Amino acid sequence: MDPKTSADPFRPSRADRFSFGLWTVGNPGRDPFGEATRARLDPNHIVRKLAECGAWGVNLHDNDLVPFGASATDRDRIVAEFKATLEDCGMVVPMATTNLFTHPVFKDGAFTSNDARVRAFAVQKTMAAIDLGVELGARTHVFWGGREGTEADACRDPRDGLKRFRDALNILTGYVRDQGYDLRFALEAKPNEPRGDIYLSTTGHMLHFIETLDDAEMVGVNPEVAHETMAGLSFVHGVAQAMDAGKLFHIDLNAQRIGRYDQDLRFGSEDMKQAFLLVRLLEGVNGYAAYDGPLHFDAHAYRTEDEAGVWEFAVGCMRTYKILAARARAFDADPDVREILDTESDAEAERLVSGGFDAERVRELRARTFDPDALAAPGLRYERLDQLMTEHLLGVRG
Ligand code: DIG
Ligand code: MN
Ligand code: MN
Repeated sequence: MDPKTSADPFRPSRADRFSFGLWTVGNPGRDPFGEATRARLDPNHIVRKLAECGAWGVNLHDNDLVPFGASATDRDRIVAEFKATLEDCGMVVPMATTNLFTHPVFKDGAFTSNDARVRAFAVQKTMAAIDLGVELGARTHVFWGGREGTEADACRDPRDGLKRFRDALNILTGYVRDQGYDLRFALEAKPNEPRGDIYLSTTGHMLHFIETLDDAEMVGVNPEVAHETMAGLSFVHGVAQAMDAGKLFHIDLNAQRIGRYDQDLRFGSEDMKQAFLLVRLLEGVNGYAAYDGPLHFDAHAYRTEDEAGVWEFAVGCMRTYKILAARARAFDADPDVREILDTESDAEAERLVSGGFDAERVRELRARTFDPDALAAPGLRYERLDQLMTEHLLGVRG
């Protein structure tokens, strides 16, 4: 169906909270083996085109908008024009972040560099990027430590890397509090690339690390589909754990095939089943609340595409999310699915293993007899359940 007609139920709109980084749709198609295949897009043009596509927000690294080393005058002029375009298009800036990975100065890390002068410069640059993000209305600042890692692991003790990362974040959360900013931090994990190994390699590592910070309350995670998949992990389980911890402050949606470099593909374009289960989780399922933050696509169009292909890519990300959300609702409303999922649990056993330690319950539990063979006997009908899900995904049910 033509996504431009208002009758199209999957036409993206502001209400969907879809956002894209300037660097995503602005990706010029350069890769390690080839030059750019697309012209650079002006940030204001990107805002106008994303608004046309039905996006709600646009995110940025500091240098996606303000060139590295720009004068204060140029910085203010560029920001003023960008703010006017945002206002004109009704677009918001939900998230900002800092480019601590492109300039050669960060070649051995930013916050974790062995050179304290580089670490100091990285913290200073991040403060300026936080100021910029807040000025544009951002409520989240993402930290992706793309260069925080090693190839020659003897270069520093990994505990020094963690300590330096912690020191930088403790300074920066203090800075945000001192400035009175209404801002939260979201830490984004990745196992490798561009570094041979990146510290704090998965969302799980980040969730623990956050608890070692001075101001843990201000800090959450920004899991990315491609990054957890590169590590061979279930992205859905990682996101669920972040939600369980109340730490899913932001999310980077894209697609990835396991065992490959970071592909940052159009959302849903690879593992459709996992994309379905992720959208079902984010939209609220099984009595758990929905995720109410930005739905950010950290992805880019194939290098083969021209600018028209870039906007097809952007609309495709958003449409697939909306289609999967509709499929998930149909799946969970399907009586045949309910018949399997709503199997009654043994209330007495539930009582014995819920609510933590209780001496009386422990005595009852120890006294209870079980018949493991009888418990093992029934089939669980998961084949039927998964086939039902497959048929909803293939559009032959609901
Ligand atoms: C890469 O996945 C990282 C950078 O693009 C950016 O710092 C962050 C924000 O989404 N994702
Ligand atoms: Mn990525
Ligand atoms: Mn990302």
